[in-house]
Amino acid sequence: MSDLKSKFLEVYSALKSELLHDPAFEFTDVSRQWVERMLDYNVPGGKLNRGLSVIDSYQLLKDGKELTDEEIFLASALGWCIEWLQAYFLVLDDIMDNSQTRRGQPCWYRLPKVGMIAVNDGIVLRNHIPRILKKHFRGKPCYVDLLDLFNEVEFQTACGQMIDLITTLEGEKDLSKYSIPLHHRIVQYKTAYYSFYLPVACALLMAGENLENHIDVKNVLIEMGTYFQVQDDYLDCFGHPDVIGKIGTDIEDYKCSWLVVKAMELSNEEQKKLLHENYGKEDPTSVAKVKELYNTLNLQGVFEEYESKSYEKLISSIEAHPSKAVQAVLKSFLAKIYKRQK
Ligand code: GPP
Ligand code: MG
Ligand code: MG
Ligand code: MG
Repeated sequence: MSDLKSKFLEVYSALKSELLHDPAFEFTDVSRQWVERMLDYNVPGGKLNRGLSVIDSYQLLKDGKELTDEEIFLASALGWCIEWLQAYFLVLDDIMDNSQTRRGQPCWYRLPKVGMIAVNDGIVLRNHIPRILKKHFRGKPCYVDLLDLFNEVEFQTACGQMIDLITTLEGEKDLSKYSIPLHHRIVQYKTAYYSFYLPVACALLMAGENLENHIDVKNVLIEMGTYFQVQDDYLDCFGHPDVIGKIGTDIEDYKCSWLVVKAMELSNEEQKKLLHENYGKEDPTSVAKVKELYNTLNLQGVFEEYESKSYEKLISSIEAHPSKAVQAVLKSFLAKIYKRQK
């Protein structure tokens, strides 16, 4: 494991320990054990890309100058705030999407002892974020901006999640309304802000920057986040559950996935009829028919084409940026996700 990642994980233990001894709540052994188990199950088990990129980005913004231990700790704490946010979203998203597995294990709410307690656990995870910020950033010049940033991004994500969900409403099932602009709107809000803009924005605030001066960086990151969610939609169907750690549910859930939008664009009348009849159905035969159509339409090839086009477009947007340090931040982010398998 890289040195940076092991330092980052040490900060997780420190933050967890603070939260388990938060004086605002009189913990009993049982409640403390519950929170500890809930955190260990949901917070640190992912790829940690979002969290680690706060440190990477901060380092690059400091022109590669060696960071002090204090700076590494603070950048890591911000990184963990994003991982906490992600854990909160995923615990709830898995309930809403009726998912089975996440990160190679049953979704938290699927554990017999947990069930709908997971809803409250999501709220607890969410409430840990301002507590971490208060403990480590109160009194620093960036404190208010950090709080505001997390609030804004959470709001945008919840709105994105709302449109992701209401487009699938029973009784209004109409695939002809699924289009690239609708898909773009959903993924920009539900994924791009918190997964791509937030880590870099945290690093910028920590480096004393004003976010209003970095709208162009934000735009590139939103574009990158859109590409990332198209990959997520692709992997939901074509990824291997053992590799991506989750079993796809987009077809069953009638999601406005990039794949179904492309399928609708490329289908003839007969194929559209097949989609209308089988998309959004729970039974495995219907799901298999949809997947077979995706194969017939060569959506894997269409995706590969999209992937390389997006990459070229992103690289040229990045190279248009005047600052080499900012270019480096954005390129390192892109390198982490280009052609990802998980
Ligand atoms: C990813 O969508 C979006 C989120 C995890 C945001 C959830 C937001 C909330 C306010 C709960 P997804 O359902 O495609 O992700 P996955 O494929 O990982 O389930
Ligand atoms: Mg989901
Ligand atoms: Mg979802
Ligand atoms: Mg998905």
